[in-house]
Amino acid sequence: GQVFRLEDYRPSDYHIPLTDLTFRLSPDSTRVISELTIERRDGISGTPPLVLDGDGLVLKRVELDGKALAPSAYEATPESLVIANPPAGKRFRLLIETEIAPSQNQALMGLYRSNGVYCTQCEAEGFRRITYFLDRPDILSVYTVRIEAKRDEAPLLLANGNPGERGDLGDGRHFAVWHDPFPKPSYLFALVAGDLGLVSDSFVTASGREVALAIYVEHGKERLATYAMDSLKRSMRWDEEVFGREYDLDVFNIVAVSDFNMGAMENKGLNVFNDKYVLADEETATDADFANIEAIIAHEYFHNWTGNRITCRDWFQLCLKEGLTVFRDHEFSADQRSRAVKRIAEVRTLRAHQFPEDQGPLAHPVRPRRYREINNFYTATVYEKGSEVVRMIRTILGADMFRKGMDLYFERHDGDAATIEDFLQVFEDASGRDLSQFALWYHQAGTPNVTVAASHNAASNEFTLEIEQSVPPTPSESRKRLMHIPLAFGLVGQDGKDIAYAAVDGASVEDGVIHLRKRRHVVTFSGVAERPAISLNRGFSAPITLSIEQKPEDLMFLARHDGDAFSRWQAFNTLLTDALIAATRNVLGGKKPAFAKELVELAGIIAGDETLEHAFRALAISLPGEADIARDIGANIDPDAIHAAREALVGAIAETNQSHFKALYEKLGASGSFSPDATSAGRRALRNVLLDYLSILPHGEMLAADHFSAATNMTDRAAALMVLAHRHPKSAEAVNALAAFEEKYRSDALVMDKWFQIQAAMPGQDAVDLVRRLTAHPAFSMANPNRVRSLIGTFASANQTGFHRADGTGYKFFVETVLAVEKRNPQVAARLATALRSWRSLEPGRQAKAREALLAISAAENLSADLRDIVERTLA
Ligand code: DPP
Ligand code: ZN
Repeated sequence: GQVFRLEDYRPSDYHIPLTDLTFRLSPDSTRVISELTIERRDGISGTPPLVLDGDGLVLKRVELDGKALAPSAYEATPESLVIANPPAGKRFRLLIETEIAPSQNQALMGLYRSNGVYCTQCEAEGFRRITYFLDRPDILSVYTVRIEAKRDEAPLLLANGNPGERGDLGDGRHFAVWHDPFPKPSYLFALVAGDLGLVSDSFVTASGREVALAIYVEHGKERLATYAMDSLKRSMRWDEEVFGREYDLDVFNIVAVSDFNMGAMENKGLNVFNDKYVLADEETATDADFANIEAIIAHEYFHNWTGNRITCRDWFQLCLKEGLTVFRDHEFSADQRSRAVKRIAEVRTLRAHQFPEDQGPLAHPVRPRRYREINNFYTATVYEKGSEVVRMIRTILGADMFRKGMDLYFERHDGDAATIEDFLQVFEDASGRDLSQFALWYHQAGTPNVTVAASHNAASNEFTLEIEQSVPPTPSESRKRLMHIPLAFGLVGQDGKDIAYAAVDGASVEDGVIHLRKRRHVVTFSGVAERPAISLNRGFSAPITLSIEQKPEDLMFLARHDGDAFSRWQAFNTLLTDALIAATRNVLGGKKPAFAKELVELAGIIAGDETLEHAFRALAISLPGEADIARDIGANIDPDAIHAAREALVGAIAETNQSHFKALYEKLGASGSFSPDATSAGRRALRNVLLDYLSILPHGEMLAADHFSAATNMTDRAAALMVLAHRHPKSAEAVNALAAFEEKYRSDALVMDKWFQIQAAMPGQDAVDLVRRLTAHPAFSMANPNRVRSLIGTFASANQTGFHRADGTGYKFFVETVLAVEKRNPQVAARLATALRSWRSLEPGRQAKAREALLAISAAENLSADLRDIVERTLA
């Protein structure tokens, strides 16, 4: 396939200042009449050909300035419409009529139908599946959209912007007109038409404008959108208060649909959501679902300024809107919930998804320089690492200067299609700092490694850190440059408080941050009388891997006393990880894993520490997952050994702390009425982690079965079901609970996704047959992305022992399934296929089988560009 390169960017010869669209909707043949006002760009000499993008289009009519165009004057294929000699005048009008079939659209890009509702998804390049256009984000146009449809089929007609005229067309048809005054790129176009239920509300902006808010959902599900609406209003207020950003249209509409490739989409004034991120109540959604809804509603709303008012010049700049908007939604959630807990959860996610990407064959810079298929770059690197990079800018500049830079960004670039260089420039201009070395975080792939050795000289009262950075090679970047790494730190004294030092030599240290810029720094703190414990990379100030020679006693001490909550969590997590890696080695060597008494007891102490939030305690005593352990081991992975080692540590902690955990579990038990707030969720989280431990003890399945039947909300019910299915899969309790759950929720697709997920993640040999059987379950559908991700995606990316079964049957099933999904939906198939990205770190037997699987996919006929791109990069 074609490779697109950043350095090849050039502006288009033509602009499209105005776009007037008419849709005559019908499931099998929708007519799209597009009337474009086109302008030659200033400074272009002559009349270069006009080349419009298409994708699978059928042209019905084309007119130039009101006259039919002679067939010799244009060339139309499904992929493009070329007008060789556009008029000599600066401005002209082009009318294009195309025919499309929404009911046949299974790729869910462009205009399609979900449960009978017409809806669109245009990011990144879906608009060209609707009409011929300059389908690139630097073409900003003012859209007026007229929708015509059967009134009974689609009483609701929505598009971007503000509502205009509407009326009857006779013959059972009606129309509505929408006008969006803000110029926007085509990827933000949206249309929805159907019969949906409405939840309405309103919001008064800081300057006193009233905005009508609406969330549209399937009839009968209105009640389930209450939390989403509440989240929306809180997001709108927060963006005013924290970033000074007000909403700008008269209406803000959200539509929930059940067939959606991504999480949600920030179309101007008309966000379209995967219904999984809108619908929730205590009966059907877990606390994690509530938190996701809050975050994603906020994320899409925040895009109104970071993405829509200021968009991307080209798709290489995707992180300009995504990294920044993720940072904004992280900050929002931190303010709404617990900042410390939120940060720990973010880092866990980053390590689970972005680190393996950055450390494997799919590694790419936050701002990539080349791509073959842009759909494959909606990645953890662009989103999550992109957010970390923005966070580091704030760390380096300080909160006030960061806000000044953001203000300048909005002031200078409102209405622009901007670049990462523009973004960095505002912070340099606002602060007078030089960010040129820092900019490597955008340009260079790979997770930097920082190694640290600490020593204390009691005679001279000096504490010295020898710090070295290195960035490992990544595909097509063998040589790396040195990064600017901001390391927040503290020197923790024996009383648990940070100790002061008189002076520093060897690196710039400002406000508790060491700025690494060279390969090696020897940083000496003078006036340090006692040997401190070093707390480094506090708050995870830089997305790096850190190795410090640190005594277990120091880590134990930090786990109890570090003033930085993240580092406190990290210290214990490091101890657990080290213990699990050693235990895995023992299992592989045929020995019984053994664990330090102090470590096992510390889990009990943290669990019961009433000075800590419940949610923090829950996170602290949750062991690293099997994939986390595999990532940290790095090579020659045997998932069965990791599983055995991890279960052994669960058992050791449970046995040692048995009575304490049981008492705590019971104490936490009495729950009043449900509230989704962070404090209540934290209490449930701790209780459910305790259940996980207690369930490994004798009669654990009975405790879990009681937990399951006593549950009054989905968080507790799903937690118990998971414990039963994963730890006691053969027990009658597990079989009964799975059956009861299925019976109760068989007609609720989103809840059945949890049932699929839990079974898909069931450890061990039997999972592959179970998952295969479940593909025939009436609630499963290969056409629905949420179902596919729940069953197949969970199996492939969250079931280490099942998927990586030594005989390769997990991979064989995976190949068949990925290819079956691909026939309909290449984008979802390509995403699934990334589950094999770490295949080279497996032990040789599995590695060979994984490679065969990748080769089998790549040998399939008519492979989509999406899947070919992933498989070829993974194998390279
Ligand atoms: N732009 C969308 C988002 O909000 C793509 N899913 O991330
Ligand atoms: Zn986004």
